[in-house]
Amino acid sequence: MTITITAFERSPDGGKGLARDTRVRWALEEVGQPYGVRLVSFKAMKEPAHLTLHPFGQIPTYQEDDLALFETGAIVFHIAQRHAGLLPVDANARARAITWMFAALSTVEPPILELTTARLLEADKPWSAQRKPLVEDRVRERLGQLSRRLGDADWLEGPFSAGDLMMVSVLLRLRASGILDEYPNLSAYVARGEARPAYARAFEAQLAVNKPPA
Ligand code: GTB
Repeated sequence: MTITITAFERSPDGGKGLARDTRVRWALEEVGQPYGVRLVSFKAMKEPAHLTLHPFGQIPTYQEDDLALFETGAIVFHIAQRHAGLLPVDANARARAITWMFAALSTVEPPILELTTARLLEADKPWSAQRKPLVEDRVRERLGQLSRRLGDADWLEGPFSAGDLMMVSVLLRLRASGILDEYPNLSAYVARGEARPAYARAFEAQLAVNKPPA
């Protein structure tokens, strides 16, 4: 089995690991699957060859022999279904871990993305000062709920799972805002994710591509 993913030729974050190929790399590292990476430019992402792999002209994509996937949720789920290590064997525990993957992507990530837009793309708008606190409070509402559910557990549902991989990946986007620090148990949860050897390998691999020249 040969696995190839796509990633930014040069990520705008300069190697902070925030582009979504990092979560796919992390999943592959957790299950011990080797993979290759094809780097694509912003221009190439919008050209027909890439659009056949990704209809929205984005990264990452995932190719495994004659299977081609896009969307990190689907890709990480596929990896977790195919290989042991990211989803429990017990059917109910597995369903709960999968629920956390969906919660990360469809309930927690959207307000975080809105905040990223507010901070990076809307800061110069005349209405930004009024809108940003509203967006921040939407993020805080979700983080408060998540923080209460996590409590003092290490992971969201028993042992580390694809649900945690996705949730930590989503929460990492918040670090620059400082809001994550308001929730010590969530900060510690993210730090536990980053401390996993598989995450460290994924991070280093994307950094090797994106590190600004010394
Ligand atoms: N829902 C899709 C998924 O989960 O796979 C979203 C994929 C996506 O947003 N891809 C982004 C992309 O290709 C890269 S990850 N963007 C180019 C485009 O749309 O033209 C998002 C991202 C980009 C940059 C940073 N950064 O620099 O910090 C962080 C995250």
